[in-house]
Amino acid sequence: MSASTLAKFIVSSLNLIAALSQTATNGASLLGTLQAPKLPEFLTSNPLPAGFPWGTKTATNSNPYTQSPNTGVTRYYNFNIQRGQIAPDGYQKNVILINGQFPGPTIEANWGDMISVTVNNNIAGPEEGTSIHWYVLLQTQTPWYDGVPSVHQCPIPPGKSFTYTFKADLYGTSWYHAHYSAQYAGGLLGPMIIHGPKIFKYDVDVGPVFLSDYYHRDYFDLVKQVMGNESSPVVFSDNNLINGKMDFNCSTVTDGTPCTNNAGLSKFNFQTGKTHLLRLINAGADGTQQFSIDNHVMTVVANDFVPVQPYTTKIVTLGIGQRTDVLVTATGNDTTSVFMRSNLTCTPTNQPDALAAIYYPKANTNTRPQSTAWQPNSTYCGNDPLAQTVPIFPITPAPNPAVTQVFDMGLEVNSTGHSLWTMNQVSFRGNFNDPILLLAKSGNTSYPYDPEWNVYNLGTNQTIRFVVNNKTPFWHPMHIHGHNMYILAEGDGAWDGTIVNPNNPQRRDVQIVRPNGYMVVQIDNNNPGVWPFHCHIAWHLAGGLYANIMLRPSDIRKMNIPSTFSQTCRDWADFTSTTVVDQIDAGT
Ligand SMILES: *[C@@H]1O[C@H](CO)[C@@H](O)[C@H](O)[C@H]1NC(C)=O
Ligand SMILES: *[C@@H]1O[C@H](CO)[C@@H](O)[C@H](O)[C@H]1NC(C)=O
Ligand SMILES: *[C@@H]1O[C@H](CO)[C@@H](O)[C@H](O)[C@H]1NC(C)=O
Ligand SMILES: *[C@@H]1O[C@H](CO)[C@@H](O)[C@H](O)[C@H]1NC(C)=O
Ligand SMILES: *[C@@H]1O[C@H](CO)[C@@H](O)[C@H](O)[C@H]1NC(C)=O
Ligand SMILES: *[C@@H]1O[C@H](CO)[C@@H](O)[C@H](O)[C@H]1NC(C)=O
Ligand SMILES: *[C@@H]1O[C@H](CO)[C@@H](O)[C@H](O)[C@H]1NC(C)=O
Ligand SMILES: *[C@@H]1O[C@H](CO)[C@@H](O)[C@H](O)[C@H]1NC(C)=O
Ligand SMILES: [Cu+2]
Repeated sequence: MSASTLAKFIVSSLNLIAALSQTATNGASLLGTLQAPKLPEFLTSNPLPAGFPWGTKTATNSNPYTQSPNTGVTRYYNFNIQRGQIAPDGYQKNVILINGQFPGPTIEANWGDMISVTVNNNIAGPEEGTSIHWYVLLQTQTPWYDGVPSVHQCPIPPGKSFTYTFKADLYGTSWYHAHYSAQYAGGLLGPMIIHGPKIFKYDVDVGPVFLSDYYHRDYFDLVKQVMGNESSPVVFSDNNLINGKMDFNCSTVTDGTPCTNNAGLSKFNFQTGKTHLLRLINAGADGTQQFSIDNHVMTVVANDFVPVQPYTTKIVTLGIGQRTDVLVTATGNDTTSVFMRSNLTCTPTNQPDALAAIYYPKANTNTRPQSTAWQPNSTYCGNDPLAQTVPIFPITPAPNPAVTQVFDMGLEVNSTGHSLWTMNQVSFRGNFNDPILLLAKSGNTSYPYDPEWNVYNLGTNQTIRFVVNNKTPFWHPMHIHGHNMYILAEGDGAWDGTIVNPNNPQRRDVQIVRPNGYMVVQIDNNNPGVWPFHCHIAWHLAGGLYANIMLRPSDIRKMNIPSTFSQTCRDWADFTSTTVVDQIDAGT
């Protein structure tokens, strides 16, 4: 079905009220309903020095990377991870849920709090390991809690629990997701919001707007296709969701799977004349999203965890993992209702268009909006120009880095017809039983028999530049853990040495690299650990488009890694001594 037929189908539908209950579509989650709580400016359950949990620190008087506050408060969460069956878009599907919710619970904390999440792996029938990545807090002094199996920890075995404790050291909009194989495409993900200094005035925090491409097939089945040599390795998404909801045309289902038309769209309220903060998050597996609101203009105020000088736009582009905070003034009247849209672009999909409804106070919330979309002026699917995105807190990166590391991204088909994604000719494959950070802690920083671990030990070099050359005809959202990268340049072809905004370049933790293009980024070496640097497209990551950046191993040796890590590795070894883990992909 074409996008425009789908739109007509939805608008002309007689079934104005969602055909399925919230429980049937999203389990115990309230996201996407008018009952979803609006977010507070900050959590008030702790002392408020100078009126704020973070005292007198502001976005402009404190370096976000070195001067985060310590509130002395810990926010506790308990995650029970289990298989379940839901129908987010009407198509009934086996998924993995956190506390019965899809999307998973929203984690909230104040800047400077500690967050402690106990993850209980109750995945059974069949059993699977898991681990969760907290996207992307710096994990300074706690690099082991970054959550990547075979790098930071052994997977949490079925039937076991593991507690992550880390600092909310940056503030803004983010998410968390399973980092075990492509498990997050099976449902293991949720929003994470860190409240911090308010930089721009707004009246209502609408909360997370979670955008995700969606697959009806089981995630492991998709990984098998991607990693196999039997058919094309390209998988197509079936739908596109906003806060876990969208409709689907069930006539296209031919295999007898239960499916209901008009499952229901996500709904939001706008207050006439007020300014609303929307926290856009691309939490998909593959697709770049172009987000817009009919008849409304948006003001971008942050990209990833980095507040930026505001600029207005009608369309925001987000690669996988990217977040953008936008302010939207409700310029309609009391009865206005409009569509929020997110379109998959430059991405293999059978249904690219996600819709949600925004209702003003006196609009009938049981009818669909009738508004029409902004027409895009260009088909470009990269991020906004670097010249346009200027951080509020300026930092000038060192002009002459101590070391420049070149990465060539490649795609090759080996002699048995398997497609492999590579960073400098190496297709990453981790070993669940032997995490690299734990080896580094014991003083072992070289892995001559394991070149596929793709470790770059950059020692104590103060500043490190990466020149990334994309030798493939595909878009890739490149992501680093433990850092915000200075994005010095990006473009087509090869880098000519020019740096955009050299005194205060854009910083973020994901940047889209163009097909056959380049990206030049830089990091400061102030966070000892082993940090994944990878494409965030789940299918490319599965195929090995990944490198490990090892920083300051002599400092790693001095750190005290909690004993729960060796216990989890012993438990994982026990589990794998009786169960063969079918690791067909990179593993992370
Ligand atoms: C739904 O899909 C069927 C099968 O592809 C198609 O014939 C039909 O036109 C679609 N319905 C609408 C309203 O687009
Ligand atoms: C309110 O705005 C809608 C468009 O959103 C318009 O169709 C309608 O006529 C307006 N109503 C009034 C009373 O101005
Ligand atoms: C999104 O898709 C709709 C329906 O196909 C289209 O009208 C709209 O222009 C698209 N918006 C963007 C930003 O691409
Ligand atoms: C397209 O360009 C025109 C002219 O510059 C501008 O007014 C309009 O807002 C643009 N549309 C979008 C969707 O950005
Ligand atoms: C697929 O790979 C297997 C080995 O993994 C090989 O035996 C088989 O011949 C390959 N099939 C094709 C069509 O290349
Ligand atoms: C090709 O890659 C696949 C997936 O990594 C691997 O299983 C297979 O053994 C490789 N084939 C050869 C000939 O090395
Ligand atoms: C370091 O660890 C790797 C991977 O386990 C192993 O192959 C290598 O022998 C170890 N080196 C030393 C010196 O122990
Ligand atoms: C800097 O990095 C290079 C690898 O690019 C490494 O060989 C060298 O030892 C590092 N220097 C220091 C001082 O750690
Ligand atoms: Cu990629």
